[in-house]
Amino acid sequence: MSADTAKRQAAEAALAYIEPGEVLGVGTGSTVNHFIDLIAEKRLQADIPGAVSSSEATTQRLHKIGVRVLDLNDTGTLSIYVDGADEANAHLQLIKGGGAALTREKIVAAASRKFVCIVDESKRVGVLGKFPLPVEVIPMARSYVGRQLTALGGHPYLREGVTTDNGNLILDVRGLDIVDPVALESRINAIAGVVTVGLFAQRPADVLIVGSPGGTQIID
Ligand code: ABF
Repeated sequence: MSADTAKRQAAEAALAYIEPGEVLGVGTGSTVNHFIDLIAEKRLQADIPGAVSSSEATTQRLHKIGVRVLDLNDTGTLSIYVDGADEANAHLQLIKGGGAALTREKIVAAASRKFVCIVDESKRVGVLGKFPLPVEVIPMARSYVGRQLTALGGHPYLREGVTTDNGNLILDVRGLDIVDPVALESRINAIAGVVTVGLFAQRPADVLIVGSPGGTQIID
């Protein structure tokens, strides 16, 4: 089974978490794109009065299938948030941000009662950190934040040619062995100039749906 088929399998299982009549939080990335496309394929739009999007890319995709995109300031707390991840450990702590949408993803995840994370099995790891940790930074602070991340033992690289939906830059940090994700998330959050770090550990996923050749696994 290809990774893409496994992603679609996980996305299909996430449809069951949609609560008819409730506003939905929607993440970003290719796995989430399968989720959005499946909402259209299964004609579930009528169950979804609106969605809060985590990126311009997702907003466009939702508009294409006829789902209204709403402002989080108007919706209040959401029932569920569906999103992908770059890595997930056994505690459902995640690395996210490969799609450069980590800031809005983290906001919508925080504002949702249940975060359903959809991945293919290649995203599951014992220890987070093999995937370079994305850090969204204010442009003027790029070098300063880079130095602070180096002092933490990481090797930060500017993600060339990428400006986030919020007008910021991304540093991808290699070489971190993230044995205490909650502590590292707090430590990086405290660096002046950091907007968001792609560690979802203080607020991990509530449910992890893993697509694989052996079938779909649901961990919660
Ligand atoms: C997004 O999902 C990002 O946070 C993460 O990088 C991405 C995973 O990408 P994909 O679903 O395309 O594997 O939420």
